[in-house]
Amino acid sequence: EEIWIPKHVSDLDKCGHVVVKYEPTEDPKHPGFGDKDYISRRAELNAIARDWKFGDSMPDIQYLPEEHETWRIAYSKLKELRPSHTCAEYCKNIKQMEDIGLITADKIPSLQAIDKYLRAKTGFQLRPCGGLLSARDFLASLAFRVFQTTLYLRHHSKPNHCPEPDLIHEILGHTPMFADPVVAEFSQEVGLLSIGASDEQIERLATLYWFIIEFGLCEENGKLKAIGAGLISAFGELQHAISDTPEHAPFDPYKTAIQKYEDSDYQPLYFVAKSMSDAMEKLRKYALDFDRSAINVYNPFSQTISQL
Ligand code: H2B
Ligand code: FE
Repeated sequence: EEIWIPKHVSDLDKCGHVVVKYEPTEDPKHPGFGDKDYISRRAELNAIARDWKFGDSMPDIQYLPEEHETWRIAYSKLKELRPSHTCAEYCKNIKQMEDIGLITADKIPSLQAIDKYLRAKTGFQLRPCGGLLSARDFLASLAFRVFQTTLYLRHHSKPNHCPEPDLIHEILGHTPMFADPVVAEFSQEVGLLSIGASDEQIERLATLYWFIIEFGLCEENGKLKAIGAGLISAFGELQHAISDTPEHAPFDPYKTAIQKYEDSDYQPLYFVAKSMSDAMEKLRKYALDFDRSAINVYNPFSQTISQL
């Protein structure tokens, strides 16, 4: 049967399907499990995401003092590891965001300001979402250079860890990387391949995305560094990933796309790209072999996708 596809960026209003997986209401291992105040705050913020429509500006949320505090703790800890553990693109882009006062330790950054910054840098824009999205919906938004961001924060008892995407992961892990032109291009190209793809193809693209944009490493002057947002925003796994404990294999889309991954614990295996540009080149070769009934082309002026 026909697979529905978003054609205009406003169609992403229909691409917000949440996968209920590691939520505090369902998962006893979630640090917020059983905390009524935390669960209701999360629901309140997710309701803002649910009601948001294309054309609205990013919500201006009054975060609570304890939420700013959780941000401060996570931010400060991660900053210590930054020079030794994260890639040059990340260091450069987050520093630029800090230099202009967009990202500071004392408070959660303004989502409106981050959105404006990304639009000017790479054309990426933000829209709010209510949790872990289906891979199809999440990847579709990347085709339009839209990043769907959660609004809630991790539980204050575990500032350095969260089993689901949260605002600290999105802002500290992803947004500096989406400010990089090659990361932006890579993400959009994976997104474009996902439009109209079969479930099995979506699974492969989600796996590729996972192993580069979430948990990817690269090699810089003989040392392993993180490119992936899931690592950059997680104090424990960031140290684990570049240590000798896990396995490391060279990034190769043909192998990476079919590798099983771990989503409830540290990865036993990470893929290492020579650089983001090298990963991009390899992705483009892989895309030529990707079985498609149409080629999806994005028009940035009308923000539409057409199929050739
Ligand atoms: N949803 C949200 N909200 N944030 C993500 O980073 C995310 C997602 N990543 N859904 C997706 C899944 C990714 O792991 C791949 C595409 O499945
Ligand atoms: Fe993520």
